[in-house]
Amino acid sequence: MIYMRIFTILTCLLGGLNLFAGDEIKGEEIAILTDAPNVPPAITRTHSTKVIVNLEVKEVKKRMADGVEYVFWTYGGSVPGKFIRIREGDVVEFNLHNHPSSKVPHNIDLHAVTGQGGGAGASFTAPGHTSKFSFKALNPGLYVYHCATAPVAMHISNGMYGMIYVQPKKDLPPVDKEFYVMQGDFYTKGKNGAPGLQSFDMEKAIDEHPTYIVFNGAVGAIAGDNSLKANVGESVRLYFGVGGPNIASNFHVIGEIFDRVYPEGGTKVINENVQTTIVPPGGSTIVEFKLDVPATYILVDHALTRTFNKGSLGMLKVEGPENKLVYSGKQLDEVYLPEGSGIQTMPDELAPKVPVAKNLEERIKYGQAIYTNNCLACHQGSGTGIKGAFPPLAKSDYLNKNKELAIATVVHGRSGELVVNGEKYNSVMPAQQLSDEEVANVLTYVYHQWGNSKKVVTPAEVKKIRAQKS
Ligand code: HEC
Ligand SMILES: [Cu+2]
Repeated sequence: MIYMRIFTILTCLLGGLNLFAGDEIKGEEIAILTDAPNVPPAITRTHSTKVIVNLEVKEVKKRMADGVEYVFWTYGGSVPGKFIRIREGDVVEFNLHNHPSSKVPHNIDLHAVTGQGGGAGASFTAPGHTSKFSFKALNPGLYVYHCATAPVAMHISNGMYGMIYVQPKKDLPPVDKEFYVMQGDFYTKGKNGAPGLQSFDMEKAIDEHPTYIVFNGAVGAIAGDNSLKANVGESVRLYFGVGGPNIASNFHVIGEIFDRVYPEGGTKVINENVQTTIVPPGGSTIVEFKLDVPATYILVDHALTRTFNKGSLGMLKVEGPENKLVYSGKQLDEVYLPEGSGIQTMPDELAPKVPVAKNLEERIKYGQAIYTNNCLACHQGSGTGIKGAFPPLAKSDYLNKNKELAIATVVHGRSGELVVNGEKYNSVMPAQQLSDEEVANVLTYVYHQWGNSKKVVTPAEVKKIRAQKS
């Protein structure tokens, strides 16, 4: 029995030793740091090492939106800060340099650090100074880092955040393209779009009313000419994080489906086939998808006023051969006629009871009201129509030539090619739900307006035309 115990203890000890053997720190290297949307190359070594990170804090004036500037506080000169990639088990020597031109001290809290403040206290650095501390990367995953100098929310909303990826010992499967995107909320004294150099608005920040919500530090930072780019057939991995300070992202890519999601930047695929994934401030996610067809895929916070009014819109432009089976593109654009709307006769019982016009004057007067309610929306108040869409009734050669055609148009509706005053139309005029009396009124009104031929249409004529076609 006692021998069994000793044996167990020995095995445990040996097992523990083995674990450390695998974690032995061999050599050292200087970390490659990248600006968004770029990600440093995957680490291929299979042992742990000492990684030296040199990160410089700089306060810089940059573009927030067209015509709008802001003094961003940055890790490395841009928002988000430099992407740091290390490997699980590495020991990191972290050097935080605060540029002499900085106005205030800064520090860094890396969520990948196990220890007091994530490094915040140890890295507190006055302008023109460097702080050094070190940590061992115990947990793999995608971690946000940010400044934790008071007032913390202000330092973060000035752009002081980035991400560090602790690559698992057993790395994620390789992909063709990796991108780095972070969302952040900004609070400026002026309204969204107010031009010039904008300053930070603490009150808006406390109320959590951001003026801008953007990807990678500016409106359009990854759109238009700066779009992310990839090709059909490639697989893509996005390292997506939220710096905040306050607003979570409902991260979605319009036109794509996340094949795999590592929620909260953890190391497990917890879900597959995901449309939108939520990412909290100070949190991250890794999403992967394969590109099947060419398109401009739109990265958004699906709380869409943020996207369309505050800036959280990015683009992934994908080129390559079409696959019409996966996505056809527009195959048809034709007029939609719900059953019976094209050609319909007026059921007697539905015929509105209108006063019968006793003379031409009354007919025109009643007709004007019908015109306003039934025709004006398309043919316009002065009968001019809208070029290319609705033909004119004013001085219309089609109308003035012949009463029968005009009546038929109103009672039966009309579609297909039509030339009015030399202009081509090819659209649909829905059959009007009007009684014989009303059609007589409205057409007589139209014929007496806008220089038309002053023809008079009677209910009997309408009745005759209505009967010709059912
Ligand atoms: C929904 C829009 C719409 C409404 C409402 C509408 N029309 Fe039209 N109308 C059209 C279109 C479109 C055409 C051309 C159809 C085509 O391309 O074949 C047209 C054609 C006509 C024409 C023959 C072409 C011309 O310019 O002379 C007459 C006459 C006419 N409409 C009268 C009327 C009258 C009277 C009313 C109201 C009782 C009315 N329309 C209501 C859309 C409309
Ligand atoms: Cu700071």
